[in-house]
Amino acid sequence: MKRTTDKVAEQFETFQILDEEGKIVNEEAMPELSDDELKELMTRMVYTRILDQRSIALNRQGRLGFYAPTAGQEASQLGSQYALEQDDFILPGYRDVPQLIWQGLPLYKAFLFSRGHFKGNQMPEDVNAFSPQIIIGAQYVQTAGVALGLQKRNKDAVAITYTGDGGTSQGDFYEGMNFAGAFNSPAIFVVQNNQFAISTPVEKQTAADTLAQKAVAAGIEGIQVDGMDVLAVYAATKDARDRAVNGEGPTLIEALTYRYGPHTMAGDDPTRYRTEEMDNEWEKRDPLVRFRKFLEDKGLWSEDEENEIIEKAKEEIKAAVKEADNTPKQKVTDLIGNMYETLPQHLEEQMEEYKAKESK
Ligand SMILES: Cc1ncc(C[n+]2csc(CCOP(=O)(O)OP(=O)(O)O)c2C)c(N)n1
Ligand SMILES: [Mg+2]
Repeated sequence: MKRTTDKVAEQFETFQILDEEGKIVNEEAMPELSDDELKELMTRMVYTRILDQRSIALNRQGRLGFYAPTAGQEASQLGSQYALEQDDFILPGYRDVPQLIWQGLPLYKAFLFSRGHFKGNQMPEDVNAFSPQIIIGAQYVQTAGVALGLQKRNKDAVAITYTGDGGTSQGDFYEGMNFAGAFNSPAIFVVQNNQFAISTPVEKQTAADTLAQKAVAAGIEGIQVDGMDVLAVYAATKDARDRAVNGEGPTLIEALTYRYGPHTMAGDDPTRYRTEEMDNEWEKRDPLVRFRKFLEDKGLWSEDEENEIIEKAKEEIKAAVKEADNTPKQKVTDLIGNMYETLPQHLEEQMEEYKAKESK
């Protein structure tokens, strides 16, 4: 009897365009991006790294609530978002706030989300996105539904969702991909494989050699990309998007990446499950370092330019924190009022009760 598993894994070689030294290793896959667009990608990664550092500091000062660090994952997050159009729908996980920000969520709203304020979950009119999902994998099922809706309305748009390596063990992960595959819907399923689900290493998550090959059983396209290579992530997502709006169905993208920080700011200590060697190994693949080298070689980047972006990011973050601070505090009546268009009887009673309390 032939073993099929080896053959399956063989088909999922890691797709890379830019190596760790910032050299192009796959010229024919190089996406068509202008110099300005290339610089914009770097600008966003630099900005987002600063936002991550500031968010961690603000959390430690007690000025932010829930926060899941993003450093290390910039190429996976921003390379994929950059391939989207404004009409596309994003269904993020809790670590995917940067994609929302670059799709148009104002920064102060991202801070309000972190603080559990309802306004942080209210997307601007032109941002098609759900709130970051906390339930692991649930966004995959929702994405199948959103993609089917776009398809039925004949929209030239896709639904894109993100989960982690741990998310691929959830039933919802398979259900979402299978449903979208069966209906040939315009969905893109991204797995940011950052090697750990809190402290559980990916080797313990599955017997499969790659997560990308999980597309096979759903009958959809699957690709494993170097998730520290912003050009590879962009190209893979762009290709998936083009095929999806062309009626060629969904794609699963596994992006190999790493989170430098803790799982969240709620007390996780990565030194208990990761070695310094492993951290160093991944930091050598850093998405900013290699893309900076690439741009410098093309004469498109300088330290001064980068410092300007850093200063701008710090200023804007400061202003956004102020705006979040100035937003009126959430009241219990806000919470009740935001759940239904028409309140059921029991909540109407509670609404009256809290209105009376809040007016005292
Ligand atoms: C259904 C469900 N089960 C368990 C949890 C608790 N939980 C929160 S994060 C997490 C790990 C997820 O890891 P992964 O999917 O790799 O994403 P990462 O945090 O690495 O980005 C778990 C188990 C949850 N939020 N939802
Ligand atoms: Mg993970």
